[in-house]
Amino acid sequence: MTTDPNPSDERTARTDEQRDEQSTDANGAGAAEAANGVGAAEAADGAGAAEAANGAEAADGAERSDDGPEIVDGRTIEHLLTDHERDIAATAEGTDATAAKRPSLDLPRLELGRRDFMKAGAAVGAMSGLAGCTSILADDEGDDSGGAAASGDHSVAPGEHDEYYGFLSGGHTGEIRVVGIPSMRELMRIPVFQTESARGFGHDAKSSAILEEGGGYTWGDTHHPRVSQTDNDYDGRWLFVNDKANGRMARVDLKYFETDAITNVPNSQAVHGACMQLPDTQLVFGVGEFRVPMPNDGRDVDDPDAYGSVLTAIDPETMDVEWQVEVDGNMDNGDGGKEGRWFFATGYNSEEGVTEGEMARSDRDYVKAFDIPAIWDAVEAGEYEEISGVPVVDGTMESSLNEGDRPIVRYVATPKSPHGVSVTPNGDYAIASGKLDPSCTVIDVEAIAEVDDPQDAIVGQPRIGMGPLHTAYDGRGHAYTTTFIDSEVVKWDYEAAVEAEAGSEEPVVDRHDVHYNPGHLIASESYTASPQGDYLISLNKLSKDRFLPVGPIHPENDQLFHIGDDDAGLELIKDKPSYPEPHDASIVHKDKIEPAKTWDPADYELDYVAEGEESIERIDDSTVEIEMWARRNQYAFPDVTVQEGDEVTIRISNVETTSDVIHSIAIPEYDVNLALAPQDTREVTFTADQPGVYWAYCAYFCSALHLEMRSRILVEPQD
Ligand code: RUQ
Ligand code: CUA
Repeated sequence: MTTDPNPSDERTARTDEQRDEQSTDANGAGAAEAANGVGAAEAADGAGAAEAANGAEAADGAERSDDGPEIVDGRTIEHLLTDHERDIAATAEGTDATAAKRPSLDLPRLELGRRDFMKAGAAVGAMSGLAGCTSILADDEGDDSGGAAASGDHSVAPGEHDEYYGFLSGGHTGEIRVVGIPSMRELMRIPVFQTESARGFGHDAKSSAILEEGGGYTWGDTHHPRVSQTDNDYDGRWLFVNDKANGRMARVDLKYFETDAITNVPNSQAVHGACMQLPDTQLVFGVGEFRVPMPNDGRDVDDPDAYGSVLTAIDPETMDVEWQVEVDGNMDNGDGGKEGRWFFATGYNSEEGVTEGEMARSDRDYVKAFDIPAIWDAVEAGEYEEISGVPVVDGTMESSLNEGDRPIVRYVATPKSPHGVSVTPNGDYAIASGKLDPSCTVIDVEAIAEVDDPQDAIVGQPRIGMGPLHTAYDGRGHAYTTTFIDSEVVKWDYEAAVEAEAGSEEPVVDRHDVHYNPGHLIASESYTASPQGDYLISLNKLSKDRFLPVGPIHPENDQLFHIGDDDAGLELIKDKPSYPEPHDASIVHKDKIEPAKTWDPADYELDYVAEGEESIERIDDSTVEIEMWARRNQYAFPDVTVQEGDEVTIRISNVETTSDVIHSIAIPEYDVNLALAPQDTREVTFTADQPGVYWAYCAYFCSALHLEMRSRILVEPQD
């Protein structure tokens, strides 16, 4: 694309400085007032959080009893899931069912009416409260219940900056949210797979083309945001995130916090896990979840045996698909080893069933270890089939490429439907969480290449709790695993797990309730070789009664823990209600991200329109091109006249050089809305098919004369 440094940049800058001087007073007053407002809001918030923490801890304490594991041991996973489903169902009717969770296992189930169930729950809750509480409850009271921890060391005063950026996925909103940590203040949202009006994403030509080339869907389902790394540490360049809904991978440019590419992945219906080859982000991987015919063009519709699921390797620079590997069974999550050779993906449905019952029948599923250099060798040797224009390598168990001493995929059998997998910071182990099994499986990464039977690479299998989903690290040898059914974050020592017997709970050093039913959790810089080890967020799917009720759709609950003090243990600091629904997050130290303050001329894709360069040009009978600028408090033209039926293209630059002076151009009834950061240039084309007067206006409140910042679009009727 062309680069056009603004020839009159200096002049524009001078004008701007003068203008800034004039408006300092008004702006200053506004800022002070705004800061005050924020302060007040935060104080109120702190109190609210403290109160919420109090209430919930008290309610939660009732569920704790020492007999949990014994009861759990005597029951099948199906019973536990049934109980768990009932917990959730009871919540919908207004009961705090979690309070009755474990003890309720002794009660007759399912045939209970709602009233009976509520009574039973309350009674059991009261009993276990009397029977004495575990030290966990005592800890909670000490650390979490007061406002002290909530507003103490980990607070961020108004006007101060957070230590970390948290990048949270937004699930089926299709976006990424940027949150400051530890304040948990939401700083920005980055539209990825959806149009979004505040940032004009999907409204200007460039972002519309990204969405269009990415398949033209109106939404996506973001799960796994991963920030690019160099030498196993964040380099702040890009963030990659999957779209589970439409099988895509997107890239966000972290200079502008803006989505700059979407790849529509062929042969893969649900791109779920997303992560990369380390140490230097050589490849981005999309882990295919749903099995479909390949290509999915109407063949083999009713022949599930012919369906397949693939791992997709994408070049991070070009965002082109390099190759895919077909495997047996469904895949789920993934993570890359630290040294570039191995990539790990969990999976369920090794049964290759198509109903829930069929998918969960087997007691074993697999962690697949992909040997990336060996796959490249196969691709280069032409040992693939081209499907939908992509080389697809056969990595199924029966494949000839999996015979011999350098198989491309090693299948490590682990208990029942492992879900999350993540590699320890030192690169020694890949740890998979059991989901339908109470254990985590510790796989020795180096051993994978050496053992004859992949099973022999399993070196630990500690018992964590019910429903382990995801594991994060603090860099001090601890793993933190969420347990969805038990609603806990469990801290354990992974070297101790290697020493201990399989099934032992001994490696567990701490556990803490979360509220409620956590999916992912993430610790600061957990995905790098050197996690910071201070903060951890548990992304809880249910908030139940933690917040003011807002109708039948509840917010979810992102809970922040301080994990920096191993003696004090896990310390709950904050609840943050969260719009559905963050799945995963990456936490990056602020020094590793360098966002632009204004647009950089070196990055222009469109010719910048400086003051004095504005023009209205009629190209032919029905085409008009307008080049204009915006600044406080006007557009280049106070009015623009076109004819009914004209195709009108507007290219517009925000000529401000002052950061945070954002303008936009919105045209009522024409569905036009471009956001313009300082020095940015955007373009839009529309057909002027409705005669009349249309006041183009600026939608960003940019200055005292913001309301006056308008331009009349006159569409003259055809005679
Ligand atoms: S997944 S809650 Cu989409 Cu990462 Cu596990
Ligand atoms: Cu420019 Cu409001």
